[in-house]
Amino acid sequence: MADLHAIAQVIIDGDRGGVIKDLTASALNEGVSPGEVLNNGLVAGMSVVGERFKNNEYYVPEVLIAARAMKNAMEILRPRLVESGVAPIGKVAIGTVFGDLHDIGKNLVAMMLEGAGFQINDLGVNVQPEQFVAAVKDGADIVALSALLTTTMPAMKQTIEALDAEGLRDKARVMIGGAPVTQNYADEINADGYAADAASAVDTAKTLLNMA
Ligand code: B1M
Repeated sequence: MADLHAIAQVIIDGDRGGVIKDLTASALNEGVSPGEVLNNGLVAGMSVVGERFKNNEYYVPEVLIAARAMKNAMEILRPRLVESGVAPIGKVAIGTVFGDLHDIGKNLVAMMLEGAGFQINDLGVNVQPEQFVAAVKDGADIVALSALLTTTMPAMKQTIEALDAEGLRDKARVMIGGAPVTQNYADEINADGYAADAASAVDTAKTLLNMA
């Protein structure tokens, strides 16, 4: 019997025995739809992790462990999701802005968003405004910008200006975050949303697409 609860629990506890790929594969083999495995297994587990992170019951290491379990399961699930045409709840182009090489927080945000059902286009680190522009032309609904350095925060403003200059500002919502970034800064540069951590990034992204 496929046990989606067990899949969720492995996300919550970490994939210690390397079992999540097998659990995911057997659920699919038993005829559970890829969408159900995603929503009732992986996303359900990741929601618990997100809540615990918000409540300071989990810290960065636990979230990274959950993210790794999620990544393992997604290796099995992603091709099946694509085949079965399960629509993502939105497309997010995420990256650390130009000049900035910090990616641990950005990766956590990407993983939590993927866990919540968003399709992620991870542009990596040191991402030029033009790369975000290209991602929006490619269909991104949300541009998610991370910065860890006070000196690279202006690249967030430049990215928004580049979207503006290309007439794309109404095509995608822009959300920003990272340790030195604040809601005030988001307001100042005209970003649509700000999130302080990876769990709230999911809420912000959903709010931006009117899903919260
Ligand atoms: Co750097 N570094 N670093 N560093 N580094 C900081 C950020 C710093 C605060 C350290 C310090 O001086 N105390 C300081 C910045 C000072 C400032 O500007 N105010 C700093 C500096 C100065 C530098 C260099 C300039 C050092 C040098 O070379 N002289 C250099 C810059 C390189 C560059 O980027 N061009 C540099 C390099 C590096 C390493 C490469 C060694 C390494 C990065 C490795 C990597 O990322 N792959 C590194 C690290 C690890 C850090 C610290 C120690 C940890 C950052 C981290 O990963 N935190 C950091 C000091 C610190 O924070 N204690 C520091 C854990 C991570 C989970 O948190 O990234 O904040 P965080 O992400 C959170 C939230 O911010 C939020 O959610 C995440 C999860 O909750 N969030 C978002 C992040 N992005 C978001 C996007 C969103 C929403 C939320 O929406 C889109």
